[in-house]
Amino acid sequence: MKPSIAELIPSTPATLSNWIAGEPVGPMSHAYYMDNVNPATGKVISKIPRSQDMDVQAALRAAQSAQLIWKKTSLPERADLLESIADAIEARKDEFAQAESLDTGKPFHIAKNVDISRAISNFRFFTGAIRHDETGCHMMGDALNYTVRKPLGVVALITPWNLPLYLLSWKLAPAIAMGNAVVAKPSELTPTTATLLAEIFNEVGAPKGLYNVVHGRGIEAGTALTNHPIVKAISFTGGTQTGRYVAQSGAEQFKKMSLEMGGKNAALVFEDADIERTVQGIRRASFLNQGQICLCASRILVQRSIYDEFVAKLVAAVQELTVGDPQSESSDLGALISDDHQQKIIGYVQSAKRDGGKVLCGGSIPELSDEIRGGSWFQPTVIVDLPTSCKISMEEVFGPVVVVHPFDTEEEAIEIANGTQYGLAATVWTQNLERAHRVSVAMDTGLVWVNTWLHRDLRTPFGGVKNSGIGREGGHYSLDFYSNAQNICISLPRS
Ligand code: TXE
Repeated sequence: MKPSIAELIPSTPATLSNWIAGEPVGPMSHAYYMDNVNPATGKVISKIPRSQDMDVQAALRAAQSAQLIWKKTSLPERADLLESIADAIEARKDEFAQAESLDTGKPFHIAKNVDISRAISNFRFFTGAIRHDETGCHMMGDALNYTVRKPLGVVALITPWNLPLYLLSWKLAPAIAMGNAVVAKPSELTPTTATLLAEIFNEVGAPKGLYNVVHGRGIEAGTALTNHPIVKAISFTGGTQTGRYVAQSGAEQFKKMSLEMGGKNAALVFEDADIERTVQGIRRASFLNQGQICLCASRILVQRSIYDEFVAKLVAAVQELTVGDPQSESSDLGALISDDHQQKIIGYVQSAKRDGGKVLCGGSIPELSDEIRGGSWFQPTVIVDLPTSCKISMEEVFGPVVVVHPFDTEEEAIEIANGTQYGLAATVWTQNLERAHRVSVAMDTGLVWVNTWLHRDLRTPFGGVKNSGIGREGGHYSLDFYSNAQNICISLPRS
C-alpha cells in the first residue's frame, strides 16, 4: 500500500547537498541552509545549501575540467551515456516521482506519468537525435563546405519549480549531447530531483563534473552563475522579470541565451468547434499541474453564439475535478507551490472581483482533511463578465484560474488573443480547416495547437515571442543552441 503523506514527511528534515565534481558537498559558508517545504502540508522536508559565489566557482571549475575530457568523446559514446541515464531514472521512477510530488505538491500519479516519464523521454529523444543527426554540406564548383557543431564549453541551466526534472532534463540532455559540461541551479523550492539525478550520473559512470548542481537563491547562486565568464551559454526557464535580469547579466559577455518565460495564453473557441471535445481539452489545458505550466490556457475566448452553452458545460466539467491529497490516484489537482504563490493568486481573484468579475466556480481555498490543511491550496476557478483589458486578463496568474470572454468575429478574437505582452502559446478550437490555419498564423505566439493542447513532438521548435522569450529549443534547435556551428571550406581546384 502507498504510504500516506504524513508517513512520507521525515520527522527530522534531510539535508541536501550541492553536487560538485561528482561529490555531494555542503555550502562553503557552512552556516547557511534554507528550508524546502512540502506545499501540500506546509511541513519542512529538507534543508538545502544557500550557496554563494565560492560554491558556484567550485562547480564551474569542476565543469570546466570535465568538459576538456567530455568534448573529446564521440557522438555514439555520448548517446550511450544519455541512454543509460534514461534507463537508470526509469529503474528509480517511483522514487523520483515521490520526490517531485513532495517538493511541488502535485499528485504522485501526475509526477510519475507526466514529469518523470517526460524526463526519461527527453534523455531517450536526444540519444536518438545525436545518433541520427546530420549536418550541412554545401558543394561549390571548386570547393566543398561542411558544417561541424562544436561544444560551447560550460553551460548554466536555471530552472523553475513547476516541472522541475522535466524542464531540467529538456536542457541537460542536449547540452551534454553536444559535448558541454553543465552547472545546474534548480529552483530553491524544488531541489530534490536535480540532486537525485546527480546520483544517477555517478551510477552510470559519467565523468565527474559533467553535471554539477548548486542550490540556493536566484539572487545569490543564480547571479553568481550568470555573471561568470566561464559560462558560455545560459538556458533559463522562469518568470519574465527574472529572465530580464538573466538577459542583462548574460549580455555583458555576449553569452548565448535561451529564455523561456511567462505566458498569458488564449484559447479561441469558435461556434463550429466540437463542444464536448473542446470543454475537455480546455479543462486540461487550464488546470493541469494546478495551472502552473507556462503553456496553460488562462484566457478562454468564446464566440458569442455558443458562449452560454460553453460556459455552463465548462463550469460543470471543472466542478468535477478533485483537489486533494497528492498521494491519492483520484486527485486531479494538488497543492500550489507555496503560500506566497497562493497569496498572489488570491490577490488576482480579488482584483477580478473589484473589476466586476463573477466567480462561477472555485475562488477560494478548498475544504481539506487535517493532514493537508496546512498546505497551499486553491480551487479550480472560472471567472466571467470582465473587460478583456483588466488586470487578471493581462497578467500571468500561473495558477488554477481562468477568465472567459465572449467575442463576435474572428478579427476580434485575434485582436484580444494578441493583446498582451506575452506570446508563448495559443489554442484554436474549430472544425473549419481554413479558419484553423488562418487564425493560427495570425497568432503572435511561438506555438499554436488546434483542437488539442500540450501535444508534443520533441523535434518541433519550442519557445515564445514578445515577453515570453527568445530562442527555440527542441530537436535540432536544441542541438544548434548548445553548440557553435563552424563551417569548413575545402578547396577542390578543377584539374
Ligand atoms: O520564478 P523565478 P518564481 C512565472 C510565474 C511565477 C513567476 C515567479 O508567473 O509566478 O514567474 O516565479 C532563478 N539570476 N513563472 O519567482 O524567480 C530561481 O532561483 C539568476 C513562469 O518562482 O523566475 C529559479 O531557479 N537566476 C515559469 C529560476 O530562476 C535567478 C516557471 C526561476 O525562478 C534569479 C516559473 C537571478 N537574478 C515561474 N532570480 C515558466 N515560464 O514556466 C531567480 N532565479
